[in-house]
Amino acid sequence: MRRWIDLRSDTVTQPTEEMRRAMAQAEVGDDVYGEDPTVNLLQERAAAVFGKEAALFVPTGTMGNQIAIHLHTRPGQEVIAEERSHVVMYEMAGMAALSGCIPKAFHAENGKASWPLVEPLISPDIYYRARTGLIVLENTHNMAGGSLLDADETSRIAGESHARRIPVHLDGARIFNAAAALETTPEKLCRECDSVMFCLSKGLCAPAGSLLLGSKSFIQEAWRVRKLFGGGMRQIGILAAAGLIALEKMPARLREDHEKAWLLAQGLQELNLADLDLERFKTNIVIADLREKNNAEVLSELRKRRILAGATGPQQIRFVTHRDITAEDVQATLQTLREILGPRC
Ligand code: TLP
Repeated sequence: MRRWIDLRSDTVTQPTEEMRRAMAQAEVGDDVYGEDPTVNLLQERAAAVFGKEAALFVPTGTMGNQIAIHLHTRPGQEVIAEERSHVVMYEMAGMAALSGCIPKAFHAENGKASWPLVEPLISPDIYYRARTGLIVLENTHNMAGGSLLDADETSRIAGESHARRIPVHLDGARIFNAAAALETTPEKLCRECDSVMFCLSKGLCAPAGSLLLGSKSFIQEAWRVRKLFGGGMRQIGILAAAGLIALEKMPARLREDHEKAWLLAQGLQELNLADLDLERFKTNIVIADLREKNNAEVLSELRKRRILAGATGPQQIRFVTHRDITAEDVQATLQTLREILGPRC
């Protein structure tokens, strides 16, 4: 029987053999005391790669984003973000529950934020209006199909926001995908941002972990909030050892994931299941639009044939390519969709 083809997310990636070996041999200590040498090394290396003063290892991307929101804002403030962004849709209303803030969301075509979209949402400086506490950007933008935000637009938004004393946090869960696709570095993509979070556990294949980066004083405070949110961990050098390999060796292979996603996008286009601008299609997430078909039915037929994908709307299915997906898997997925959906395709 065919093995499972899991296109639900790049979070499903298995750690590499090298990661498993490094994890087994990792030197560890109690990280709540700041004494885990492997974690400390990962934090230093990440800060250097991103050109930020300091970094903090956090268990999840969600916690990294929520710590940033908690530190940049005060209760009663508004957080500007794109309406389909992770902090708005998938973090359990954390900004309200943990920090007393509400999202003020804009819609960006292709998820691509721009200053003209953000500016009108900034509260006027009137005493009876809630203040804008923070702007959150997402690069790549997950639910908009892995779309990209370039360094110039990021800098423009950050520059204009800073002129109004509003900080900017970047949810860079997949910033290495963005850097690979834009042929630039994560450092350039977040240079003007006050803080950035990126995930080791997605296309970079580590089993868990994310990093939050920013100034020294910001990260000093982030240690306190991580503890407050229950994220103080102990001998996590075991995870950081895999994280170091993820950070240093895995970014170079992300282009392969993008190529596989492009093949998939092209195939879906041929099947009339996507309306993608293939010219601009650059990273590892493809969102298919089934139009009149119900996605639950299609997903269940795919599952019967050992193919997994995720629902992102009543008619939408998200496919995410990653290291454990081959070009043959992509072809098999397209062929299966052809069989399920019949002559229409
Ligand atoms: N994304 C997951 C799901 O939660 C949707 C996925 O499968 O794509 N920011 C962005 C842009 C993300 O895509 C995710 C996870 C996170 C933050 C949160 O990371 P974790 O899962 O580590 O909390």
